[in-house]
Amino acid sequence: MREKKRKGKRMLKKKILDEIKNRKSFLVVAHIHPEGDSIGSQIALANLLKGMGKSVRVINEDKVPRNLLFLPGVDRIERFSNLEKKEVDFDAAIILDCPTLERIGKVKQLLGSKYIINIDHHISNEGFGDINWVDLKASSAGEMIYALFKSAEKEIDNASALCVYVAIMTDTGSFHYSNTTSQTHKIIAELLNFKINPTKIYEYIYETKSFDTLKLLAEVLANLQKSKDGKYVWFKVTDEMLKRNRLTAESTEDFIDFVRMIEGAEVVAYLRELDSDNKVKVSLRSKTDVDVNAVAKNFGGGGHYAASGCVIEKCMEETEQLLYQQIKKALKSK
Ligand SMILES: [Mn+2]
Repeated sequence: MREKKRKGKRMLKKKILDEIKNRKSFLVVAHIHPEGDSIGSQIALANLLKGMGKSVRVINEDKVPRNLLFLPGVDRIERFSNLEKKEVDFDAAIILDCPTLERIGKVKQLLGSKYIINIDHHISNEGFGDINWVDLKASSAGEMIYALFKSAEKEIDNASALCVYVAIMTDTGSFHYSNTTSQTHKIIAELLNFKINPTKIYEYIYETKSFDTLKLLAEVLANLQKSKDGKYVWFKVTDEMLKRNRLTAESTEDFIDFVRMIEGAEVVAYLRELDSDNKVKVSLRSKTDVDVNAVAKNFGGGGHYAASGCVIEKCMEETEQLLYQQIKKALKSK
């Protein structure tokens, strides 16, 4: 059975490489609110495609977060809003790290009826591509791009190695989330033979917080909320809090990792008010066998078993209540 599965994966990778070889030009897209995995795997894939003699455009709706600007090749990522013409010529689009096509945001307008290659590791992936390579065992899209380099028998270069390293590192929470496997570490061991400085990278990505960000974190931590049994812990960030501290939501994205540290907490949620009224972005993390992908699905979202998200079109208070009910239910039924 296992051998069969492995063979299946190999075949799929080969098929994807064939589809790539048969075409000349590519659009590489990843999700809105990009992070280490999406940006890292986009650049590494673009390098692989270049190395195969293909022409590549890399386009996202949102800009690259500040803490990833050190990545070599990051300047080749174009922003949709900066395109002169909202028309791009390409033979196939490769969509990375996206469970649904909606996740690429406005870039979807460029797709038309072009061939779509879907490469992802989310359990909630809808198989929207003409060819779908969805590997739930992969820690990250970066890990899959690394496998693609191997299948293509292309030597990985220093820049791509660094990008894959960052993709895997950020999606595994620096190698401690439950998606970290022996395969992850094997790949990392190989990558460390390249010009990679883990100390520096960690510093770039995690240790560049502003004074104002830390002040806001202090405020968030001072106002944490929990269920009676302490198994569910959540926190909120409102527009007013961001404005008062002269911050954007980007700088709050890893606040949830601090809250995850709480002993006895099984599910952790981050509720962020979106600019428009009556809309809340919810990020969920599970530390036990509570399936937060299922919780997010109730609200039209999704992601992974232990990390997911959704947008709830209600005011903050109502969102809090709805979420509380669903999480209570999930905690009870596990
Ligand atoms: Mn990912």
